[in-house]
Amino acid sequence: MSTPAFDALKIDDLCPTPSATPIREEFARAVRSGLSKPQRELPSIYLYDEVGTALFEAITKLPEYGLTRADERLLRRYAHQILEHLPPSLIVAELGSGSGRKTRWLLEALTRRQALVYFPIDISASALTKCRQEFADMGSVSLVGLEASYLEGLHAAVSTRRPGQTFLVLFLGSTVGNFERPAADKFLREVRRCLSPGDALLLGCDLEKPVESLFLAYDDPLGVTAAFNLNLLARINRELQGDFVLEQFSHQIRYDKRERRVEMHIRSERRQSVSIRASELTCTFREGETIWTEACHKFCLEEISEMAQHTGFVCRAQWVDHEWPFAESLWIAV
Ligand code: AVJ
Repeated sequence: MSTPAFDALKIDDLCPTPSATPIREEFARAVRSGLSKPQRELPSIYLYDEVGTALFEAITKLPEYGLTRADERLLRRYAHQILEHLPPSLIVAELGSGSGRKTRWLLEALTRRQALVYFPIDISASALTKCRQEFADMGSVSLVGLEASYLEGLHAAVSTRRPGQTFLVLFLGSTVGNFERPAADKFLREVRRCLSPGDALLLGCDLEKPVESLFLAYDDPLGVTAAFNLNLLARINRELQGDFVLEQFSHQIRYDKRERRVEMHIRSERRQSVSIRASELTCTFREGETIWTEACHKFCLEEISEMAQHTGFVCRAQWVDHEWPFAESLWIAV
């Protein structure tokens, strides 16, 4: 099967609703409100511009960061087992496609059963471009890139549903760990509202592990994660006319035992003022004050199946990597 739909669609091509605010204005506003909070924070989605995406790709290759390799190992080993739980005529939609490397194992197994429509959904156009390159050689995959937020994109994808089709939504790489737990429940409930009974969600979650290995994974000796984190300030300088002096900030990792999450912060090494023109903001940092840039929650197996029940799914099966504790969970919408 082939369709002329190989180019990324802007979301408005599929759902002609009033279009979202331009991304830069939204970024400027998010920076303004995040940096005005008592614990300053910046939304982690903004870590992934072109530079950030390349640095994250490098992180996934570091020996200390086992998460992505574990995710990929599971998909490679168990793709067929996973698909055995699902009916024929699957349409695949992926939330946050990244480069598409891990997904390849699943799609290859699937195209042995059927020609396939695959909707990668990502707010990053460059991620979609990479993804399209990754699958260019797979003739039986019709790729329709959706440059949109997860829920907007998913709405658009399911709006193409024809009778008898089942959707499989992929949410891999423990991206769900970026949400605080109540927000994750809320988000997953919204995913469920896009779906019909019998549709499936394959959820990749990083599991709890010794804190020492987490510190190494998120504060690697080569400094790639530090660069990934500080790039957010560089991005604000580039896109919002900020004047952060990067040398005066540093990467900091914390582990919150109660919340069971790694927190990534940027620490001001001295008292200093920064202005960000496009956000119409000047702020003064105390020495040692931090900007919280990302939360990476860690899970246990039981809570993942409980989460399914809270959000309108049932957890049908789980596959676990023991080298780097990580789980793929297959949820079915009830
Ligand atoms: C892409 C959100 C899964 O939580 O480990 C890696 C991001 N941040 N190193 C993670 C990340 C710092 C990553 N996720």
